[in-house]
Amino acid sequence: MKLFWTPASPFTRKVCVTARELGLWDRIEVAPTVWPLDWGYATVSFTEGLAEANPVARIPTLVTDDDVPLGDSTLICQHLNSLAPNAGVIPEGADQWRMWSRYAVADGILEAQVAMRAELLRPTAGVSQGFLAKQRDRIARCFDHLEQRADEFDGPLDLTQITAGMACGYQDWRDWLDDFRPGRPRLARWYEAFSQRTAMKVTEPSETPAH
Ligand SMILES: N[C@@H](CCC(=O)N[C@@H](CS)C(=O)NCC(=O)O)C(=O)O
Repeated sequence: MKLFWTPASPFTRKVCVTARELGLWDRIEVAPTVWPLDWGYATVSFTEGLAEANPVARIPTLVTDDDVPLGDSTLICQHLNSLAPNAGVIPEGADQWRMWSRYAVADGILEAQVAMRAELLRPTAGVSQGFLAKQRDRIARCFDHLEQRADEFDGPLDLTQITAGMACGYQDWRDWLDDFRPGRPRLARWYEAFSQRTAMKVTEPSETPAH
């Protein structure tokens, strides 16, 4: 499998953590993003082969062993889960819907964080404070929701926990994002433990394409 990758993307980190937790990381060849000298306000350049594999040209994109391009982290994680030799990270049957319900909230945080990042890459005069405020409100509501459902994080590792871990980690990494901990003690405690996992430690975000 080939993964179009960048170390700054929380969606890509979700895939990397999932692959490591499922014991599949060794089967993945990484294609790092090549950064152009002048990349304006785009967050990702067209690394060779990316747009050809996935016309949406976003990171992460995974090309499977059967040469099927999957251009979305949720799909990629579903594919990886289907290859897992042991227990996966997506429950089966009716149980999965409660997990997907939390997942959509955690993933919504990632969407808002990345939207803010793109906005902040605009020339300063073009940055919309209203847009940033809307994303901040969304992020706060979603973290509040995860706090209310923190007891649902107690079960076996699942894709929602991984995605919530990405949201907390990205929130900590970017200095223009608020600390998610105040008023959310259960989520803070959960993340304190979750962030100690090896898969989390070896995938900490960075701007430099080292892996
Ligand atoms: N829903 C997609 C979102 C992927 C996404 O937004 N990727 C960002 C990087 S974090 C990207 O490629 N942005 C470049 C662009 O939109 O041109 C997923 O889950 O993979």
